[in-house]
Amino acid sequence: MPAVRAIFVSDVHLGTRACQAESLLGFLREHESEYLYLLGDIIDFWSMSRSVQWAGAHNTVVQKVLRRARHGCKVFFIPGNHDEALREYAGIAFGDIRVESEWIHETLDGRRYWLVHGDEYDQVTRHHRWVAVLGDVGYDALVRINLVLSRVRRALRRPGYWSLAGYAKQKVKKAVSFIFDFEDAVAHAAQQRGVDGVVCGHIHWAADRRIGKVRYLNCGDWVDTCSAIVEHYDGRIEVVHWGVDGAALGKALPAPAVAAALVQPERAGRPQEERIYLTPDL
Ligand SMILES: [Mn+2]
Repeated sequence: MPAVRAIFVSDVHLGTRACQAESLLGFLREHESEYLYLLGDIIDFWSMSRSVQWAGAHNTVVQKVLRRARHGCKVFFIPGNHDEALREYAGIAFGDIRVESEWIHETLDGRRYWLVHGDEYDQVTRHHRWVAVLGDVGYDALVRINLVLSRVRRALRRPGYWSLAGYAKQKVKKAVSFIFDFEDAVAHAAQQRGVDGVVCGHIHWAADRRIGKVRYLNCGDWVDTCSAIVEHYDGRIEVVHWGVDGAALGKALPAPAVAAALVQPERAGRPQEERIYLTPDL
């Protein structure tokens, strides 16, 4: 029996320099599965139209996925906005890999999860597609904001850092509201579909929380945080924070590191509150 029943991976962004393909390979090695769901932005055609950064490890990822499919793993590819060219092939199987625009995964204990990339619930890319053209600069800023947010989140678990976290929350209030708006929109759509939960990607922000009547799960990404979702054979579904070096994250950073992460973007004179709305390159 494989290590886990299902794995859910999104936002790998193969073909970009930021892609953490080596980490993903480490994660895949440790997580043989019956089902492999690729939830969009796996291959970044969008970025590759500007410049191709295809490393050897990116080939290895493709080879490993194909091999798993050949060996009986049920592999589904649900395209995102960066690989949206594949959306027109929804319903078609390429060898052992099935392309679908969305899907329902039934867990071993009979719960139904709606699988979707999620970009259609991102109000920024949906209503202001033109801002997406701003591209790379914005993306770098977003990665930095992500880093700050994840450190804040870790800091929140430590009572001693409350005031610092409060400060950080002010700084990134708009980033947070962008994330919350997305999560609420996806959860609302899931609830309308009458499913028990939803697994999505797109915003590069791993999550596992209850919103209304549904469980909202986000895979995160393999650009910055290196996280995925797994379904175990006992019915448990959880977010795995693999990390860049394969070590488990979740350890709180020492206070100076948190402070440095928070102060640095400001020192560089970058108004991050505005950047988040100009950075829909998700
Ligand atoms: Mn996306």
